[in-house]
Amino acid sequence: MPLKINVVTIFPEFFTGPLGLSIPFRARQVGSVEYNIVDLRDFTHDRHRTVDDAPYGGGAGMVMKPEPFFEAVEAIGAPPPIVLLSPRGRVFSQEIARELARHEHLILICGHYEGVDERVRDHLATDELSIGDYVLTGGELAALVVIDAVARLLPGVLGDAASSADESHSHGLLEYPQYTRPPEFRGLRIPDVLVSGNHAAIETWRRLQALLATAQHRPDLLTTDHLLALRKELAPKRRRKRARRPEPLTDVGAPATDDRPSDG
Ligand code: JCQ
Repeated sequence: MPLKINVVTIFPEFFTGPLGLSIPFRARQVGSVEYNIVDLRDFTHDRHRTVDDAPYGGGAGMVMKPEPFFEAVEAIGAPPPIVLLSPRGRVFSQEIARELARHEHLILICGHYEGVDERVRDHLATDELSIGDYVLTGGELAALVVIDAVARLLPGVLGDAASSADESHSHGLLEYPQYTRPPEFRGLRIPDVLVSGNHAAIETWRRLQALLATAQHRPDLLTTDHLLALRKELAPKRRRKRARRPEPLTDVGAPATDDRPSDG
């Protein structure tokens, strides 16, 4: 069963380019996902297809009206999660992408202007997600980021090689450095180990490089498990110490007087 991704937006054309290319397009081609882009203005009832209005209490800017959002989501008729993209949401992550990819339906709501009527957030959306701490013109780019991250996780979308590379070995670390031909470019040579043919040595080098790159660029991503692995990787192989019988206790007499050499 394909994941059905519904998007509510005032700019349906925003999605045609990105969803018609690359992985999001391939996901649709292989039947892993369906996209339903819904024009919010189709759920207005006035001649001008009005989606915004002045804020109660006054002030600059406009606020998006609640009724078109409620009617659009009710017309879609899909169960939660109903996700509002906004700077106020939980920060989107790979873990959240994996969670969203497990559903059969998604509804993504894109806001604009100064924001949406609070009742959309409180009584229509079941989730609120941010893609980072900056302000976008509208939720469309954020929705596309979420769609891209989710679509590539769906079964059958990436090749076997790419999907297992994604999960198993990298495990929350940054990627190790990669190279392709030529082996020397403008005097820049690739690391010797990669042409050594020693696959165990290559694996060890890659694990170490991934740990080092993460420690250097994103130390916040390192867990104690990663650091234990790093220590093992860096420490010279030590022999396990054989358990030794304790020294017999001799002379447990009076405490020694201070006969250490003084430094004065
Ligand atoms: C998403 N990081 C930033 C802008 C108001 C729903 O209300 C609003 C939505 C937006 C669009 O989303 C973002 C965003 N993640 O700006 C203002």
